[in-house]
Amino acid sequence: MKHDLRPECAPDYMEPDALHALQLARLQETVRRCHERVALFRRRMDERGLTPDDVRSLDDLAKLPFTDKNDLRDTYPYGLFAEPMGNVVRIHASSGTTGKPIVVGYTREDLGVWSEVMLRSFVMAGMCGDDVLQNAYGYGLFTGGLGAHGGGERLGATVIPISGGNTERQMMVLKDFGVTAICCTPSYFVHLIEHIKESGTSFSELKLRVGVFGAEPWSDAMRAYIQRESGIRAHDIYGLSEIIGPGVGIECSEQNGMHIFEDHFLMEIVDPDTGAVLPDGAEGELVITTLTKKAFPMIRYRTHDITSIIPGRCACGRTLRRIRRIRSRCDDMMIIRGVNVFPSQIEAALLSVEKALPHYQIILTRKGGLDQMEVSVEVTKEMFSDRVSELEAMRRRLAHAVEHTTGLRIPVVLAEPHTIARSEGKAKRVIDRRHEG
Ligand code: ADP
Ligand code: K
Ligand code: ZN
Repeated sequence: MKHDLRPECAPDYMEPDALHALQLARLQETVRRCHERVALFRRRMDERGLTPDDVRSLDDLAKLPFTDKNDLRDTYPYGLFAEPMGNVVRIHASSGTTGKPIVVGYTREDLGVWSEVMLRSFVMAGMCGDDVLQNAYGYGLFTGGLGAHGGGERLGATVIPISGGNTERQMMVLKDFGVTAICCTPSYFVHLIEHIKESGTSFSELKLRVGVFGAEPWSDAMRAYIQRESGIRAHDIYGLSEIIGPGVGIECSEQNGMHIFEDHFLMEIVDPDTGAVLPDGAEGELVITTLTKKAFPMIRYRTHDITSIIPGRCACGRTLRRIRRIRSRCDDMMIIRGVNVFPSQIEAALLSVEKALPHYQIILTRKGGLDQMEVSVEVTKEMFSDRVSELEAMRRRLAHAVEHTTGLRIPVVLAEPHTIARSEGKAKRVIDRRHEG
């Protein structure tokens, strides 16, 4: 891939010393602003006997208090904003699984940072100003749509703001508008693949060559499926509303971990139970501090996302450190007979079996106070027209694959194609029936 010379991308190649100096200056400034303007942060600093002057090195970050989702809920809607509303030009909100959403705000400058990191993301995925980008992330309060939109326009790509849903129209646009790049959730793209194939269109008739997929966990096995079925290159992109939205990090052409835009986002990996900072390579909870955000700065935000920092430099030449694929949110972890199980592990296991489709659901129930799990997975139409004994053999292969990865015997049932609900945004993989009946 050719080296992109856009000035916005220069920080991707900063030498560590220069980067650390920049990070420290920006961290000190952010801490000072938060201390001055965010009551909750000031109180927590006071409780610890800390002042902004105590941040003298990047290591001092570990002394600062964490921020978590509950803090955002407790200060709903604007309690953590660090700018007067007159300077806030945009609001977004994330769904929030229970009750009120989480509200975040942006100044004009913040929107500039956001479009910059999204531009850098698209460049890392191998896109350029000649691309025609079908933006199938939802527009609205969700950060996906407008986040990708701003970066695409700044890149100079031709952005098609189609938003999520309406699969028929998505297919028409994909074919007729000469689309070369798409962004949406990986599960929605899998759904599109299915429709395109069923409509009798072959991917070789399309100009599509790259996809930028994120907003939900997915596995390498899912990537392999997407790339095999569609012939495009699929890049994993990461972000969350509390930090900025999409564009916190993305995979480069190496597709080996996501580079984090460390000039804007300082990352740490901590032990989710104790909060202790872990070394590079160790798996734990990702904690992010924003370095340049004005309206909604975050100090040591607990993302609940589980990953690890990949030690060493990337072959692409960028110096930004990388994280591994997000394994899951800690909240998604299920404990079955004392064993931790993540939905992404189940996904990888199922997709390792030929003729299994990437449409599955995990059903949780409770029996005698113990959590039980069942997995339902679609298999190809041909599979269903096979003899009963073949189907049973398939079911056993899948159950065996799941047992192999999780160490648990988990019942697997086969579902006919199209019987598991498709989503237009984030897929709902886990159906929790533990509190029913
Ligand atoms: P909500 O909390 O309503 O889902 P967000 O869109 O802010 O709203 O969701 C951000 C979360 O989505 C992240 O914290 C993470 O759990 C998940 N996520 C985003 N991108 C990825 C990705 N590439 N891989 C795995 N999970 C992701
Ligand atoms: K305003
Ligand atoms: Zn790289």
